[in-house]
Order: sequence, then structure tokens, then C-alpha cells
Amino acid sequence: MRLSIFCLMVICVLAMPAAAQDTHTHDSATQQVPDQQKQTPPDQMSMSGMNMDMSEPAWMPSAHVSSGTGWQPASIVDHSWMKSMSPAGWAVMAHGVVFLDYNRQGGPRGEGKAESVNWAMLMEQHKLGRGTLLFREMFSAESLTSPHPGFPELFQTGETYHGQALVDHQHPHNVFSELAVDYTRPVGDKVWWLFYGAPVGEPALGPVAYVHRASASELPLAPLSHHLQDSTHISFGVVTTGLILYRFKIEGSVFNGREPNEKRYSIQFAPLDSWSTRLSVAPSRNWTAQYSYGRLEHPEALEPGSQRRQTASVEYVHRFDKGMLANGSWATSLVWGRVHKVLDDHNLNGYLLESTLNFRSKNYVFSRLELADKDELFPNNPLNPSYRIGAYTFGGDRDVIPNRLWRLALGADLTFYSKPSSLNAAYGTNPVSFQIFLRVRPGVSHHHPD
Ligand SMILES: [Cu+2]
Repeated sequence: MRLSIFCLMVICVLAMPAAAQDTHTHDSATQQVPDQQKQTPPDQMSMSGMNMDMSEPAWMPSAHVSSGTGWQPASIVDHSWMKSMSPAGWAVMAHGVVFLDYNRQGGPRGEGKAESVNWAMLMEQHKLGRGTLLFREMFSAESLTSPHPGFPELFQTGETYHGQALVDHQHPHNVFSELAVDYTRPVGDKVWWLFYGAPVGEPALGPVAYVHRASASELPLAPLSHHLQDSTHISFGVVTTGLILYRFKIEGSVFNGREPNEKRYSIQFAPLDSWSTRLSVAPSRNWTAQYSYGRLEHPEALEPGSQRRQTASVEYVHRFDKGMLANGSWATSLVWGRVHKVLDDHNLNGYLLESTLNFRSKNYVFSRLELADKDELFPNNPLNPSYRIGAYTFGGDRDVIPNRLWRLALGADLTFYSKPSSLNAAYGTNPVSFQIFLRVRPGVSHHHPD
């Protein structure tokens, strides 16, 4: 409880500088737009985190770079393609990423596999009344490109394969990872109403899912704390509504909190009997933060009972337009998530610090540092003992084909772990894992001119 009050205080403190600097948001947006973009015809522009509708203020995070209704800082660098379909008034956008990697997990429980982590998203946007209507469709081919029973990942747990709990593997994502409609409409001076409905989508719970986080853009593997923080990003049935009040957003969702089953190509409807609420703030173009609380009914296929989940997160994105690091950006996320299992009254915590530095356009260094409580490492042990695991990943990649339209990078990362010594027999004293990968995604047309 004390931690949640602390998180709320952090959010309020972050919001305070905003009060002093909001009067010229349109001007500051114009100043931050590099010259190249001003000269670019609109139908060739990348969205680049800019709100296409300039009636929305420059501080407001763009719905084009989020998952669900989550907020990432407005200054985020957006790798996407965009086309305006005038005179019909539609704007169509596409983004996504394909990793091809060799993934070698260390220790007795580790294995080495060639695999592909991937997703693609289409968006269509149109004015509707005074508001903006946005359709989103996200797909993943991971059910075809992941090894069986999933992507090898030491200490990873969550979801099932052939009726067994997945351990030391990350499950592939669903073919339909998001099918959603989002509507945001101004209803007063600095007040907007939002509605989000999705047969497949993300409720107002958690930070923006790691797959879409700028700080995780070069990391193919899921965080070990995924199922303590942002795993509800694929929920089969979500309705969210809320208000944006000046730089705050308060929203609530009802949704189906059951995790996806093994039929990765299906949409598994069930009653919307879970709920969540989230308070977010965007104090400037560079910062966002959120605190959220949710009650999930029957989330896990093999474990009875409900869960309460709390998460708090802060995200920072800074662009380097000049100097040594010019044509780059730095994105960092700090995330805490706690799952309380109601049936046996115990808590699992996950802490994550993730950071990616992109400099001189083509180069990236990144890291993810995590502490996560894991109680499913031994599915046959009815006591479900819980262990605190640390995972520390460091890596880098470089765009070897920095084409204007798309970018192909070659990269690698290395992961070290900390764990109780009672796990040495199962995992080895000092397992080390690594990956070598190719990454393909759309280019950034204006911010990283080649
Ligand atoms: Cu996921």
C-alpha cells in the first residue's frame, strides 16, 4: 500500500512542471519539427509521434505509437509508414518489426534455437465529428516462427503448451494481437473524452506493452516480469472509457482477463468480468507515467482463482538533434508490477529498468535489468515455491542497411542472472544466455535523414 501511495506521489510531482509551461504547445511543437519535415509533402511524412491532428496539443502522446490506450512520451521516434488518402480524409499507417535470431539460453535448462519474433500493425484514421477515429489491427506470425513449445528463455513462465505450464519459454503471441477502435473527442477546454473497444486489445492496466515500448525496441525477448506487468496486452474483449483532463488521463476498463490459450489463431471470447483503472500523466513531451490497478478473473488456465494487479511506471524519451549523439534518441522505462494471488494470498513483484540509446542514426546500445518473483519454475511441485530472479541483459545493434524506407540491423545481446543458490541444481551455478539477431522495420523518414 505504501508503495502505491509513493507511486501516486511520483506521478503528481512529475506533473507539476507542466502547469507552468503549457500555454504555447503549438509553438513548441513547431520549433521541434526539424526543417526537413516542414518541407516534406504531407503524404510522405512519417507520423513520428506527432499528432496528425494539430488541434491536439503537442504534449499529448500519440495513439499511433501505443498499445491499447497507454501513453508513451510524445517525443518518441516513430518507425512507420504513413499515407494520406485525400480527398477521402483517411490516413493509413503501418509499422512493425521482424527479428530473426539465434537464441542460446545457458545452463542445464537452456537450449539454442533459430526463431523469429515479429508483429505488424495497420492503422486507419479519420475525423469523426470533432473527434478522431482510429482503427488498429495488429498481427503476429509467431505461432509459425517460434520453436516448440515457445521461445527459449530461462526463468520465463506464463501460459501453456499442450496443457502444461510453460517454463523457461516465452509463449508466441497471437495471430490477432489487437483489433480495436479508438475514439478521442474534445469535450471542453483542455478536456477530451476517449473510448476504446476491442475484440482483441489491451485494457487500461500496465505500461505500454514491451513490444511497443521505445526502451525495448531492440530487445527480441519478453521481460521475465511480463506476466506481472503488461501481459494483458492481448485480452479477448475490452471496453475502455476515460477522460483526458489537461495533462492527466483517468480511465477504466472492463475486460476478459483470461489469458490466451494455445489456439493462437482464434479469438476466445468470454464474459468481461475483469476490470481495471489507470491514472496517467504526460508532464512534457519527454515524460509519461502511470499507476494502474486491476482485478483479473481466472487469468490462468491451470491455476484457479483471481488476481489483483498493480503497476506503476515512468517513461522518458529524449531526442538528440545536435551534438555528438545527433540523429538519435534515448528511451528509458522504469516499471513495477505486483500480482496478488487471491486464493493463497501471496504477492509476486516484478521490477524492470529498460533503456535504449540510439546515436548517430544507425547505432543502438541497450539494456534491460529485472528482478522478478517466479512461482511456476517447478510445475510439479504443489507448493509453488517462489524465487526472486534477476536477469541483466546488455546488447547493441547497428543498422547495416539504413534505407529511407526500411532498416535492417545486425545485433547481439548477453544476459546474466542472479538467483537463490537452491536453484543451482536445476539452472547451473552461473548460466549465461545470448542472442544474435537481424532486425527489420520501417525507416524514420524525417528524423534520421540519410
Ligand atoms: Cu505478451
